[in-house]
Amino acid sequence: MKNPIVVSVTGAAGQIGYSLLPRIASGEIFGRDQPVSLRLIEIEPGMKALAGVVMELNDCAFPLLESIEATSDLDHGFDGANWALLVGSVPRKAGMERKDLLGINGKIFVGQGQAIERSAAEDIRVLVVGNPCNTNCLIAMNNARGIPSERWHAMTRLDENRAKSALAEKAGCHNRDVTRMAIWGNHSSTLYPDFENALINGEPVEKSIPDRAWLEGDFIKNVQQRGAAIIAARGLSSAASAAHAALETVMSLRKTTPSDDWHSVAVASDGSYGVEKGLICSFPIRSNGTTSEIVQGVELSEFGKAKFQQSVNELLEEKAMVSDLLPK
Ligand code: NAX
Repeated sequence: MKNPIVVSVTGAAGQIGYSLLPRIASGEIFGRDQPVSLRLIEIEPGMKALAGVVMELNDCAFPLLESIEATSDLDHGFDGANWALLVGSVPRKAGMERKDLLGINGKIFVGQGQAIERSAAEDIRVLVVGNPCNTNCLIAMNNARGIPSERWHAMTRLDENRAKSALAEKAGCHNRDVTRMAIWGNHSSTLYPDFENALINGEPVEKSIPDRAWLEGDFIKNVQQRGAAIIAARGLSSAASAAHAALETVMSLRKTTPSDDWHSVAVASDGSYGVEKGLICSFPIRSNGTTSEIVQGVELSEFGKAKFQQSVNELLEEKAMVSDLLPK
């Protein structure tokens, strides 16, 4: 038997946690021969519900689940972690401005970044899901400068999957026929789903969908606002699809990306495509299993560049709003 991989999950008693944890414990993410130790982190008011989640995980009798720790202590929760999935955050409430939300969640990610740096394993890799995920990730990374910046990620895979599904539906093809679907920018209503570089059955999207007005209009708008549509229909935000996207993000980062494809993740910019160095921005990414890189040389049209810039500008604004949480 291999040594267990240690996976810490914050917000573990929440909706996404409930969908995600059984899939981690079953071996779906880290491999069917890889034991897993879970470290589940909640705030005090969530600990009772978390106890119920732990009971259910135990009741699944997963052969690969080595141990479960449930805690509200960050150093205990991130102790020895090889992967940290930062899902927990405070939702936006009525009357709350974006700046207020950034401030409240930002403080949480200061403490989590510091605890990860103190307590996690040397090879720690982090995926931030809790919103606003790009800027939360920026804050955590800047409060853990001992950890290389390429280990920090924020999730835009759900947006990629939403875009793929929308294109496949319109083209009358299967989701698997859509490749190279990159999300550029922020995980927010400014994100840019790049239909100009995506392919359907290896050909430009416009060959299957010769409807530029739809691609520039409803397609982009629907991907940007899909989260709100789900809240309107379900009365709750996306959870199963978000958990699935988190699972796929980690799996994609842990394997070699096929040479004719890429996947979307927000990573610390290295200055590519003119994006300020260190900003956590979504790009097309290729991985080799341990490290990943921003795909170079993807051509954006004037239309695509303008959309991407709008989203980058929003990221810069968010960064300015939390500047007091970023150590100089
Ligand atoms: P829930 O409200 O169901 O669960 C959140 C959990 O986090 C709660 O149990 C809460 O007690 C816990 N929590 C709050 N502050 C915490 C802290 N400081 N430490 C540990 N736990 C803490 O939300 P859920 O539906 O699970 O969504 C979680 C986050 O994912 C939200 O911020 C949501 O906006 C974000 N999402 C991000 C997506 C993405 O694509 N990046 C898509 C789905 C989702 O909207």
